[in-house]
Amino acid sequence: MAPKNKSFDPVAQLKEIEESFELFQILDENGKIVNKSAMPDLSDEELVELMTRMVWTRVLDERSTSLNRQGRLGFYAPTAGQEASQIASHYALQKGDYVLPGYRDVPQLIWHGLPLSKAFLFSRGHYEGNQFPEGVNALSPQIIIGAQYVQTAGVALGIKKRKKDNVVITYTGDGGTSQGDFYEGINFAGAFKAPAIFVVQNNQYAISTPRHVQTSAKTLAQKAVAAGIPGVYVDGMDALAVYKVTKDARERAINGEGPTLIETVTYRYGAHTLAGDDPTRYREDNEQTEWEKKDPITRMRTFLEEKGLWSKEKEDEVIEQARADVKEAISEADKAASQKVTDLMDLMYDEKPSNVEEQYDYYKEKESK
Ligand SMILES: Cc1ncc(C[n+]2csc(CCOP(=O)(O)OP(=O)(O)O)c2C)c(N)n1
Repeated sequence: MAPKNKSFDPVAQLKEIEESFELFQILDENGKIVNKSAMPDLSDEELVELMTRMVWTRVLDERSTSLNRQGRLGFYAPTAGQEASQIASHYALQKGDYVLPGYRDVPQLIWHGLPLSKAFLFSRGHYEGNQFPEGVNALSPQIIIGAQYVQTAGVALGIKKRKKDNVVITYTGDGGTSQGDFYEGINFAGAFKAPAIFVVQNNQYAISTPRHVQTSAKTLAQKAVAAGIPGVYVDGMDALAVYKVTKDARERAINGEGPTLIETVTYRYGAHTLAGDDPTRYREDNEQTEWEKKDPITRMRTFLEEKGLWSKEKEDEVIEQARADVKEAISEADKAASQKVTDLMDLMYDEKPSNVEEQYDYYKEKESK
């Protein structure tokens, strides 16, 4: 067969593919609608609810940081800056959908129904923090980078085989896209047209490694092309845009059209985690100030205030409610019995192997003293 185009230029082809991934936006940095025809179908009440959840989540981040510094929480990965990416994507889901989060995605779990006290117990490494109530279709936050992408492909296939009208959403960071699991997950789900939504929260850093060192790909969304699935490159500080693309991805998934990869372009204001990371060692001085101009909450506030749907009083109410919720949840978490080694063994094994049985007896004896 004669080649169609003798002067085929793979470099030009790559450039063309890369340039076709344009940043999708609805609400610009000044809170103005710049893409009216793409406006999602959300009622006034729903818009207010979305904003409420973002403000609440920002307060949770502030309070969690402070509780961690007081020694009242353990592991914590800050979320401020990523509210549109996290909350608006989750807002496009239904209760019966599945959430497979990474360690920074505790807010989505909470809005999916995980009691806040449980999230605090997870932070403390308490096993009760991994025991989710019935009906909360989610797994515990994944610490192994990328592993949740493979698990998501499996959960999505399970949903498809059971013919359920649900989807599974998962989250990783920009660094996660360099892992083998990332490719395996999107490829497998694509091959089986499984109902999955793969979100890459490109917050510009994998701990201290900047995004541009991570890959020579111009966008992370374009990695979808290799798996033969749609890829979306979206302004991750724009709640309306994130909601819209996730909602569309959900619809395609439910209609049997398979998975979507969504790259949300965002920024984390805080440290990678509160376990000793110091962002001033790897960021430019004015970098955060530049990103704060794109803040997801500020632009949504401007938009809603102009529609007469939001006010300082309303926001203060939400802030107060969030603080009260945190206070109540942390005292609830304090009531959990301190965990024993034997508890962990009991939960891990239905039948204990003989060597574990020996260790069990040893710890039982120790704990009785
Ligand atoms: C398989 C694996 N390798 C390395 C690590 C150590 N590690 C923890 S967080 C992290 C960076 C991840 O960055 P990114 O995927 O961009 O997510 P972000 O933390 O920015 O949300 C690394 C390498 C890990 N947890 N798992």
